Amino acid sequence: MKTFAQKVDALFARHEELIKKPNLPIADGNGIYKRYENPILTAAHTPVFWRYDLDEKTNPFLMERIGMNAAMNSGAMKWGDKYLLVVRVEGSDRKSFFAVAESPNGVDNFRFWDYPVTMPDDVIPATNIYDMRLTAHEDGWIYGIFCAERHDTNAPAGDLSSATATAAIARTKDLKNWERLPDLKTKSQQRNVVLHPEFVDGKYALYTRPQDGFIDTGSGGGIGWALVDDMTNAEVKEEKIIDPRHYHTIKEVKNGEGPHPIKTDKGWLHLAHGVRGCAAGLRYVLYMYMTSLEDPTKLIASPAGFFMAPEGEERIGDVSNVLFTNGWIADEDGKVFIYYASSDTRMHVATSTIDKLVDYCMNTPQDGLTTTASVDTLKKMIDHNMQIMKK
Ligand code: BGC
Ligand code: BMA
Repeated sequence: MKTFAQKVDALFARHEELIKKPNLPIADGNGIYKRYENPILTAAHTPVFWRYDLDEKTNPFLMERIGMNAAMNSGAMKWGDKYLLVVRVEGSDRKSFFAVAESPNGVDNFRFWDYPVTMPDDVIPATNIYDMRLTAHEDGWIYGIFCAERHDTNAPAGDLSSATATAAIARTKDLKNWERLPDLKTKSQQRNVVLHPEFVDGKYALYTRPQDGFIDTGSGGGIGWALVDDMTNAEVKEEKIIDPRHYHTIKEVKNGEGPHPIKTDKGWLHLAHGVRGCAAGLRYVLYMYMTSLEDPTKLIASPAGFFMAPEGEERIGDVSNVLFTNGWIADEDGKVFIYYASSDTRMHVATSTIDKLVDYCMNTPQDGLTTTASVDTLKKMIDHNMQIMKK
């Protein structure tokens, strides 16, 4: 019979083994990015001391007292020489909270800090908060913009599902102490709001995602852009759609900015998600686009279709058939770490480079929006290759 202390040791040892497991790239890729063998974070990566009461007196059976359900949709940034994620951890009680996890190399050995983030409430407290985008802005603050969800007070009695989505704003200098700023004021509901890292015309610039309802984007035409005078009292007065949705594409139903774009000499490089509906529900995939350095509202590259879609184990989870991203890190040498979650359950990494991603955006054919156009595009490629293959 193992003693209580031995059982505790075994728990910690198993956890340590999980965290330290090396993560290797999968060899066969598409030339654009590399996937990795293992998820980088799961609910099981959360510290043992978050889940178990380690006191024999109060927990003689050494049972989990606080269940964790998922580690997903994470904001990302480089912090000194560490790769840091602000993870959306979801407890078994369906509440999400933020927790920082860091890795020395960006692909494995991710370890949570001892305590989750204490996020102050806004005037009207939210029920749930999730999906933080991190922006180290040129004003010197690190901003986190995330979704605050509240029960819709206008819902008829007994309707416990209607909710509202608002963009919540907080800022920090150390990722430990967060100052909550008032939620973004907009005409419509908002999810997937992201702060551009630079001032534009002396103003803060936001990527927005106007939506008529909590789920339906309705008349919200796609990813929007808005200039804001002051982040401590942020209000969207005018919104311009910069990456519209289209019928019969991977972003027919919804799209949303992922992390803030990466600046390259060819333009701003964007990673986003697109959603379409099907009999199995909503299908979420990742896609990319580019905007101009001179005019960040101008679309300059829009490769057709998805950049990444769920594969294998990624397809299955709490909300199956979903890839979602709100974090990536570009290293100084041009390597890019793309952090994405699968099926609202676990976190993964894929790696690429700025050069490859720009090439992907600029040289992947655009969506012609019909079968005829797609077949024409395909035939051009085949014709070209026929010439090469004859040689
Ligand atoms: C969930 C989110 C989801 C949203 C819309 C929220 O209650 O927490 O993960 O994106 O609903 O479906
Ligand atoms: C959304 C997002 C994510 C989530 C996705 C799939 O609307 O905001 O939180 O990953 O739905 O459930």
